[in-house]
Amino acid sequence: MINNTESETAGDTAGESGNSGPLSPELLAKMNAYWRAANYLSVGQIYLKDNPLLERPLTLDDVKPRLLGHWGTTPGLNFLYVHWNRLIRERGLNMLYIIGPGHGGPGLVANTYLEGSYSEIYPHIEQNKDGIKRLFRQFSWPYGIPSHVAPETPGSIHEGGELGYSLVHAYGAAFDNPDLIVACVVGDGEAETGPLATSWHSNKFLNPATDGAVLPILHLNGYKIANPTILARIPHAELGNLMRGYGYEPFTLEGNDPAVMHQQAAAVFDTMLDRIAAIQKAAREGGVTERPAWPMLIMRTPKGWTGPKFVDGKPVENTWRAHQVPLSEIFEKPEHLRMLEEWMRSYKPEELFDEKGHFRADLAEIAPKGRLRMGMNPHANGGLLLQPLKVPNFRDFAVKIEGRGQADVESTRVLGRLLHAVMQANKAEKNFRVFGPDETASNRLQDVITGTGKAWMAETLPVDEELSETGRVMEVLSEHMCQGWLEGYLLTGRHGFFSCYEAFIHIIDSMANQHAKWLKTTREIPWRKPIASLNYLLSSLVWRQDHNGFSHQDPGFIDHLLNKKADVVRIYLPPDANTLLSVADHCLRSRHYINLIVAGKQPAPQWLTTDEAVAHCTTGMGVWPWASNGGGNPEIVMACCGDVPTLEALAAVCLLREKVPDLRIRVVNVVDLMTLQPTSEHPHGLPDEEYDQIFPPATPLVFAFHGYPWLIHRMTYRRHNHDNIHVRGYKEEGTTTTPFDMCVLNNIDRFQLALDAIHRVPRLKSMTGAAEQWYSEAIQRHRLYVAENGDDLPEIKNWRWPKELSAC
Ligand SMILES: Cc1ncc(C[n+]2csc(CCOP(=O)(O)OP(=O)(O)O)c2C)c(N)n1
Ligand SMILES: [Mg+2]
Repeated sequence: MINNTESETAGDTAGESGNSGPLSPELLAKMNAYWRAANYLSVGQIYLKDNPLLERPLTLDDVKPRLLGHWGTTPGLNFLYVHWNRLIRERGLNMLYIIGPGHGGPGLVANTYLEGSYSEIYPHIEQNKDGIKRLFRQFSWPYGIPSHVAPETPGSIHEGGELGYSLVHAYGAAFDNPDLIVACVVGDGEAETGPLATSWHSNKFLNPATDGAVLPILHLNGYKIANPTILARIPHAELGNLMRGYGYEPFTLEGNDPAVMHQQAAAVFDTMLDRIAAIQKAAREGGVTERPAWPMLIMRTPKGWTGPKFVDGKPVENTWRAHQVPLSEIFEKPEHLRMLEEWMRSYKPEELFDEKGHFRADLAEIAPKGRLRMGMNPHANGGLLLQPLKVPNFRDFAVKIEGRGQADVESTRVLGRLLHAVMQANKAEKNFRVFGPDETASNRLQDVITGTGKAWMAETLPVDEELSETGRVMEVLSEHMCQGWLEGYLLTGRHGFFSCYEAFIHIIDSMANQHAKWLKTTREIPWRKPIASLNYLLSSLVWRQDHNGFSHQDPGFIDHLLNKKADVVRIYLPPDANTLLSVADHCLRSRHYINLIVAGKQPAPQWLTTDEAVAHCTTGMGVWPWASNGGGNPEIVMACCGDVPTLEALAAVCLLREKVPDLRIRVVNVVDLMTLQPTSEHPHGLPDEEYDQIFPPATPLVFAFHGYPWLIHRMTYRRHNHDNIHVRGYKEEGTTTTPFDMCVLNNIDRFQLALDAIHRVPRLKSMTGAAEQWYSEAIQRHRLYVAENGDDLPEIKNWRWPKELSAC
């Protein structure tokens, strides 16, 4: 009946009666009735706004005007829920249920309603007829609830609207949660996505001794929206081998006779959970350290199981036609209304609910109680479990500034030391992990690895370094997995940090979108508690691609995040190590944001003392008086944001001082990008009066920006003086060339910035011709030298901020 061999399938070998198996006839009957109730409530949500218990014949007045939702996946999800309930009760499991095909939202709402958690969280959805009516009406209704397993759904950490991330979220939730079992349904269509395809490999990072278990269910209902799925149309043996190749022990459950299927499912889940228990015992008590073959289930059941078999002469159950609303022309075709009623009555609601609409007590009792209910599992509301991260004093890691700009430091290496200390400080709590796509060391954060190691359950060789079954640095060459693991980890109440090459973070643009939506929505749901922020460090930046060139250049993730709700997103571009430390300290302590930190890893000059860095980060932008010239009342403002632009802007200031010694120059550095926006647009936005004090109206402004220049225009278009802002940034010019040539190619170099300033100061009009000549010669000289010598001119490469101005 259950098997993990290649040839047999569950449905073939079990009897028709459903009598053989671990379930007593009474329990089987109750579980089936419970499942019918969940299916009934699911269909009701999709279709009805009245007559919730079908106390009278269905009429068009009972039906919602817009039929929105997804039936096809739902009965399978409901089937699993009722089985998880049995296992939770019998084994006292701490279980989280993650649903890849999140469009099966009605099923999760139905089940959390039946177990009582829904009404506890939403008291107006009472456990009676009125409650059921409201439950139905609110679904996919304007200002009601969404159709997916959304943040509003109790027990959910995974909306599932965008397919592909279920399994990686499940693993993220399981890390460092040794008592947790995460049951994860993977849609067979979802399984075709890139992120999901690679997520199976998460089992190479899960330690049975210290982590929880993930129980993957490949829901092989055969279809997507309009097509069969690949995995349903390859031979069963091939699919089994695929799963074995991923390192799992596949089990199979197949069929469509409910009674038979309940017995088979109960048997297969008992076996799988016994396997999990044995794996954990061997690792926890027997000292076994080998990577186990975790069980997984291939569940082959019909899409739209128990729904209409044929509609308008066409097969629906067990086809893609069951995906959304199987009977969609209720208002046009009277027979559709009749079929809907027949379908709903087939679940025998009168046997499930009493005349007041209470779910029958003998059925309700088979659900778990209290916090064991999946709708009430605190791991699904991670903020409830969140402990503050212990962040050691970042000042202990600060760079001592002997003179501004006089020595070079790799900023991210300094951050690595702080992260190492954070890792050590929270070792006992095991609630902090660092994630990266094979780039932690490349981004110069390697100190964080020391003393904890990199998680690894696969084979190791003598040549390997720092791989460890208990490692807390997670490295896998999949940005999707890093992002998904981290999200799962954060959503279940822990902390984390993700470092990535700047250009390739775009691979997870869409996942960041979804997480931002989750944060935005949960912020407005009172019972959802804030979780730790998702912290990104982007390094290997656009300006320094010595090894790689154009393919590795793209600062556009900043633009991407800027589109998100102001409540959710913070973007920082620290110009040196001490500001990076201060920013990181703030981000690690913050809640419910996406924090983006953009910082270079190359040796670079250091500008601010710790106290100055803290003050600078507190206001987010500010005048650097030591870099400015000529006191107040500037004739030109030279603004900069990002480490390389800051260097070029300061070098440009020196050139200007040489050319026009009496030029009154103000240098402004921006570390918190959001301060540029008006207060009305972002809570970090500087009030106009303060902004005008920094950027005096009518004073021309040359702005050297790390990213795409139009972003600065976009952020400041409502500010006074916007017409007077001239922005230089990355304009998609790149190749494998010298660091300074990269700036020249994009016209953000010091010569260009100095020329820009001269062009914009009215009193220097007379010298623009000579300045242009000077600029052309300088660039010409640079180009020739670089072409000839393969390196930057010594005076560029060795340039330093003048010693006489460097005192701090
Ligand atoms: C990344 C992504 N691409 C496309 C879609 C649109 N979509 C929604 S449901 C669906 C089919 C899903 O099929 P499957 O995973 O098999 O789920 P089920 O059959 O259980 O409904 C598609 C393509 C999506 N939600 N996410
Ligand atoms: Mg499917």
